[in-house]
Amino acid sequence: MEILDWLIMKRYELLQKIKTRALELGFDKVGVAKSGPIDASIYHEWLEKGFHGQMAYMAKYLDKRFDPAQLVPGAKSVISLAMNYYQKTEESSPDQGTISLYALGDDYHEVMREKMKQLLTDICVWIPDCEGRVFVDTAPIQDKYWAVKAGIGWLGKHGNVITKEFGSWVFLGEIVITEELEYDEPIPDYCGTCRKCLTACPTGAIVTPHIVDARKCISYWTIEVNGEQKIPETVAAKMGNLVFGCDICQNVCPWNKKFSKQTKESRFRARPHNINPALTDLTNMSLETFRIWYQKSTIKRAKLKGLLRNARIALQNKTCI
Ligand code: B12
Ligand code: SF4
Ligand code: SF4
Repeated sequence: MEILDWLIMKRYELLQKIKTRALELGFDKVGVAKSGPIDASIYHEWLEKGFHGQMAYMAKYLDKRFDPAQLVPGAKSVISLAMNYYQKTEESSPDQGTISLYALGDDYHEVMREKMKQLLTDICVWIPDCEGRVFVDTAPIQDKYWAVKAGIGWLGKHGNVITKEFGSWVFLGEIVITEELEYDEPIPDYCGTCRKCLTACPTGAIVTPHIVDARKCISYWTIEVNGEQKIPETVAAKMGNLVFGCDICQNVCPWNKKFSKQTKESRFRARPHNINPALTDLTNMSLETFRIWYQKSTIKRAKLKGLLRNARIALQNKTCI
């Protein structure tokens, strides 16, 4: 056997081993892309237009964000991992708030990081001189770009990566390693002529297909902006009963309607108090209850002040119906 054939076979075997182990660990999809600098023009335009709003961290460490080798010296491969978090929930009544699906259970950062670290440990046993690092919103890296390049899914017009198997209800993360592997190919874009998400967004935040102006997005205001700040009337009036995050553009997507599957990760299952909480329970919440209910939950990010502000708006919206 020629040395090159042998190398390809070795890389292919490694790739299969990594994929098998990732699925065993509980990931739902895995793909691998060749590492390298990425075309940042779309991102720069997004920043220049101010679409990141007050998320100042999005404008930092740009050299690192666009080249994994700046994060892991000698980076050769980006392993993109996805976990399905969908679960069916009951519709809320007018007295209740809605928390978006991704925040119903335990914080995905912790769940994914644990599994990714285990996978990296295994990879380092199989490839002793390999180095690597795991990323799940822990450093500046473009999750969606790498997921698309590694064939996990395509970038939906709503700005989230859609998989053929689970729709867009997947979290994304990456392991960057210094070993070369065989690589996956991107899959086609299956949005076609559909524009349902753009039409459904109540605030017009999807300004053009794939691009979200965070300053208009309910998810941004209810999660990212601290509770001291008032949510602009144009957004608040459209929030309905959304108290943390927003799933409107994903709920209307035909791929999500057809291919959603119940998550198999028990830690993503909804905590009972997160399923349609009574708005008055939320507006009366004490710091102590907040701390107990939202330990190891992404809802911590809004802090009590943020959640109270959001719930008061939801209550106000209810009385305006
Ligand atoms: C900032 C941010 C936000 C912002 C901006 C959202 C956005 N769409 O960009 C706000 C606060 C609004 C937000 C909201 C949400 N978010 Co968010 N967010 C992020 C974060 C931290 C960065 C995204 C980013 O850089 N945006 C800026 C744009 C310009 O970058 P980009 O879309 O990645 O674009 C790159 C490429 O995709 C490519 N590209 C862009 N457009 C196009 C078009 C074409 C045709 C092509 C080929 C390529 C291309 O070019 C860029 C190169 O850099 C990521 C985590 C991460 N580190 O990636 C999570 C992330 C995108 N969020 C996530 C989630 C779950 C959400 C929410 C659903 C939460 C909720 N329920 O409320 C909403 C969805 C709102 C929406 N419609 O997008 C998930 C999405 C998972 C998925 N399946 O894609 C991520 C990946 C977190 C994770 N680790 O899983 N989020
Ligand atoms: S998350 Fe809500 S507000 Fe943001 S783009 Fe989607 S539908 Fe619009
Ligand atoms: S609603 Fe339609 S356009 Fe929007 S992401 Fe889904 S398939 Fe694409």
